[in-house]
Amino acid sequence: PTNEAEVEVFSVPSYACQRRTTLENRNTVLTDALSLLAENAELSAEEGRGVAFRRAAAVLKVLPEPVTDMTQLKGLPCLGEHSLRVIKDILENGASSEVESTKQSERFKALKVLTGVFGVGAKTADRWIREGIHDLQQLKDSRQTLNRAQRAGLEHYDDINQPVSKAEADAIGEIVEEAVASVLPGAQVTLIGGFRRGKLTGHDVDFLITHPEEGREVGLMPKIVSWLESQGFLLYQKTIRNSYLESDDGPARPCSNMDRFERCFSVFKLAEDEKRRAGQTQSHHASAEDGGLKPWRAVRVDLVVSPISQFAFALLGWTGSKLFERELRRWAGHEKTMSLSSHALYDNTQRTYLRATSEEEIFAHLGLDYIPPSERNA
Ligand code: TTP
Ligand code: MN
Ligand code: MN
Ligand code: MN
Repeated sequence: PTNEAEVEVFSVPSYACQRRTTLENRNTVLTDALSLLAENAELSAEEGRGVAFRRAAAVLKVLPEPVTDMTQLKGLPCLGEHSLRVIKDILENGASSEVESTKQSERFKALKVLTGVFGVGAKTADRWIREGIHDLQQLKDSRQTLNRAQRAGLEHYDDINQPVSKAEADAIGEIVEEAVASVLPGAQVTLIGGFRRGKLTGHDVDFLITHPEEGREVGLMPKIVSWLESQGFLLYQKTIRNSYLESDDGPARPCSNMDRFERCFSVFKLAEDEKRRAGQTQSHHASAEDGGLKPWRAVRVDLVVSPISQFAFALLGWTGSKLFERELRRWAGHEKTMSLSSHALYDNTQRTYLRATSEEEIFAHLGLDYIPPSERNA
């Protein structure tokens, strides 16, 4: 609310977990630009710069109006010199020269294509680029040894890099429900990740599985995976067992930030008729292969199993967004002297674990207003 003589000045709290970030974004031109620079930094092992760009983009996501003038940004948190320069460039020239040259750069394009292969991270992509591999054909022609994940990633590259729709996520959800009900009646399946935040598409589908009776969830993941495999639903899976138990390389270390749940990274084979069974219309992208129509697509799916005693922490920790999670932990540590993980919340002053059976309780322990999943899209 302003008069003609002055521009609107916005006020925004500094931690993303203090803000309500819906999917409605009035500044997509600016946030896309900053997100691209964040991605480039992350792919270049410059995590600090990546976080700085992500934080700046997240501030712009909550502004109620499109930014038209630099003076509107006065007093806003998390906008560093570099981000402000990018924003100014776009407001004045319609584009940022740094963003445009990054987009065009051979290195960025190669990093994007190579890390688009499931199982390939920034480090591997960087090594390949230094060996002269810049695209998938060069990767196939090289005699690089690929691990099982990377072979699956290459084989299903197009499918995996095509966004997953909510309809497809729901169809996968029905299959996971059936698997879980078959191997442990009473166990519960919850959609997490981006789809829980109300996103209409995702790069994968994430599920959290638990049982209301503590302990009943032990050993559950291998049973779910066996069932899915026996039904022909899995193109690839790698299960990581929970690491409270002793592992081959000795006792589990108290590694605070790492997740220690049993998880499964997988690639599902989703048939078109599974989607129809889930109440959906025909897919728009059945692709031609071997002269015929391929009646299925590959979809990345993540499964996590948590004991009921940690369920609220797991739910909060796996709903995202990634920046929202990072900001929650930063808030806990810096403002409350607490340590938050997807397993527990520890009060370092009282030297005690703070119990919670709902996300609402965790926000309350942290002295934060409750932010529902649909408003965690930072
Ligand atoms: P993602 O599935 O990577 O991201 P997303 O669901 O928010 O977005 P997209 O639509 O692109 O799939 O991760 C989901 C959440 O899980 C995210 O908040 C971070 C959390 N997570 C962990 O806690 N540990 C992990 O090892 C991974 C991979 C994710
Ligand atoms: Mn990758
Ligand atoms: Mn996801
Ligand atoms: Mn995921």
